Amino acid sequence: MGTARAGSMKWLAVAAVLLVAAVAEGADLAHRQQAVNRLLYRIHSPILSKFPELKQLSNSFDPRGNAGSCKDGGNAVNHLMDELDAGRLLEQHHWFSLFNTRQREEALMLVDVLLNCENFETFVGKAAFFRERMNEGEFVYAIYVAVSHSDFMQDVVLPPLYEVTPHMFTNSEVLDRAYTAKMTQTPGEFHMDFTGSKKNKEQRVAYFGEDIGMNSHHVHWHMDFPFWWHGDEIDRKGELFFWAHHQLTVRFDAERLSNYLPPVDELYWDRPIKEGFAPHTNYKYGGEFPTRPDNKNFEDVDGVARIRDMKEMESRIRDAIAHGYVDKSDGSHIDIDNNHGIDVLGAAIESSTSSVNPSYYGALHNQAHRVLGAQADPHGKFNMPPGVMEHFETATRDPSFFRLHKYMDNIFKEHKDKLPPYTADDLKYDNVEISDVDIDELSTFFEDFEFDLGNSLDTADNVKHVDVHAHIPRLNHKPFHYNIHYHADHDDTVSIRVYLTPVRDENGIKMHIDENRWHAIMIDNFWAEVKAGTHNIRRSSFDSSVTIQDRVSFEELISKADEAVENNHPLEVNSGRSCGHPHNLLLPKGNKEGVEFWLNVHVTSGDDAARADLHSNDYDGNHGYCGIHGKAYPDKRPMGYPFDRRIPDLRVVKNLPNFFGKTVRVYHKEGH
Ligand SMILES: [Cu+2]
Repeated sequence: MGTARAGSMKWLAVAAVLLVAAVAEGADLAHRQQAVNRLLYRIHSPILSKFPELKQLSNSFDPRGNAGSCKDGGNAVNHLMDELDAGRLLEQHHWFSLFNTRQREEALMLVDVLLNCENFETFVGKAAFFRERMNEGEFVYAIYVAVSHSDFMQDVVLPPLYEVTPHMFTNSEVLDRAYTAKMTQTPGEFHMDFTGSKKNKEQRVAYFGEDIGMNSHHVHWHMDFPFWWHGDEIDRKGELFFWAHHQLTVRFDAERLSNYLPPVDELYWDRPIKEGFAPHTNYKYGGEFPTRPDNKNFEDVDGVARIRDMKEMESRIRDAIAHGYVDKSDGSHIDIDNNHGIDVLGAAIESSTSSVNPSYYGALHNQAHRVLGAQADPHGKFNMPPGVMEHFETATRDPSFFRLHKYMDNIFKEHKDKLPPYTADDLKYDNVEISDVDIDELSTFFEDFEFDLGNSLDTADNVKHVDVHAHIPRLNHKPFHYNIHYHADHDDTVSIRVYLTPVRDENGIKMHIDENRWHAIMIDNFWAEVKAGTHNIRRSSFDSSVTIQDRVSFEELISKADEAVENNHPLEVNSGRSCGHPHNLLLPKGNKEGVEFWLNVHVTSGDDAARADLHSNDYDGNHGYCGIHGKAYPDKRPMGYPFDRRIPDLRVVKNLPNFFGKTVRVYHKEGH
């Protein structure tokens, strides 16, 4: 009895220590979360006096005086301070574009300052100081990137960008109404329509290009994998650039199918840009986003690029593909007719700091974004601000985004099609035979999504807060499960890839596998354990590793962090990265009769995993299009495997026991 009691006392003591540790750790997270929330709160206004500590910190922090807390001995902060003291930094209340070279340099100076902080206290001090002294756009970008990459900020949740800078995610009609609401002190909920009218066929798929979750995914992808990155090498970054954007293009084409539109055609430098675009969007500061009429001929953009430079870059890259090697700047060659080639090409085309020869291959993708963005005012005659194509937040609204990416996707395809098709030996895995895959009914519908516009409004200490929200329709789907019925010879860990591929083209004609394989949409990629005998693997749509669930709203993040700090509780909030296709868009839109897709499941050996624990740890469950932060991409096979290479003969895959395909239909239900 005595021993049992002593034992339980001991256990209690251990539990108390654990609890204290947990509270300390949790409170710490709560403090960090609260600081990030407050730094980003009402970003266009000075720090409000309801945050006195932060305001005080901003006034009194001495950035040059903390060299000991900087990994680089204060070099980065001294550099930025020199620029600030000399009055060389971009003013506040001015637009910011990452593609603007000088503005990017300034934002990256702050990223550098923040990533060199040894601890959270210095991080917040510096952030508070520069929040009041740098351009707001540069500041927000730097905070987002620094939090995404800083070791001690990994568990902090970034507030949804569409609630921090709503101007970049909504339209001017809604914002005008929000201003009126503030002026008249009347709370409001505003329905937001997609830009344009039904006279424009492209309008039918605006729900995809303007989905705020998808735009958020896109901008976060480019923050997790910045083209300017100078830190440790990021695994397969060039290939991931190809893959994440390839999946955007094939998903967009799938949306077009159910809306009776042909697939997107690519961009041609010497033909007019067929679709114009009127963004109906205002910068917070800097006026309206420029409009481009239909059938605009390309013009050289002063200070950016000439159209003949663009063609030249394309031809050098296509030359490399034809030769099967790229030229490095020292004259040596790198072979690209292999699995690694796509990574080299992705880096060269974007181009990122991993490009093997930027002075020769240029920056086809980044320059094309700028050239397209400036077509409304290519010579700067009207002093127009950058176009929607010059921001990752807004780019996909413009139909020319998908034309541009189709154009680059076709260049990647040219390379992939040069590689030999996989043989049955490459694809097979003898241990598992899939007998069937059963799946619930697949159906899509439109629903309303609400987000907060409060941050778009100017505010001051003596002005009352007014609730303003936007309601926006978005595509969603009914949750579903599927079961993979299999027979295994022995226990093993396996790699599983699940794809949905359109069966017919826009004319209802069945496509050959070698044609539609390039349109395969990855809806899941995961690892599981198979047991000897006949069993099944059950998987829920919620578990998909290509999507992320809805972001926690800024309001909720604020109240949870404040409450946790006040009561000294651990902060409990759904963490996870912000990169990831939005879960509501996991399935492409169906139609009344059901759009036919080929559901394909391919099981291979667990040896394809880059880590041994993938069957038990899903690492935030969003690696499909975003990899795992700071680690190797989990699937060692080429992204898009096995559909990334030509399949001249369907029998090669059809006869594989570990490969299963069947036709399913995606329905769309109105008035859900
Ligand atoms: Cu992109």
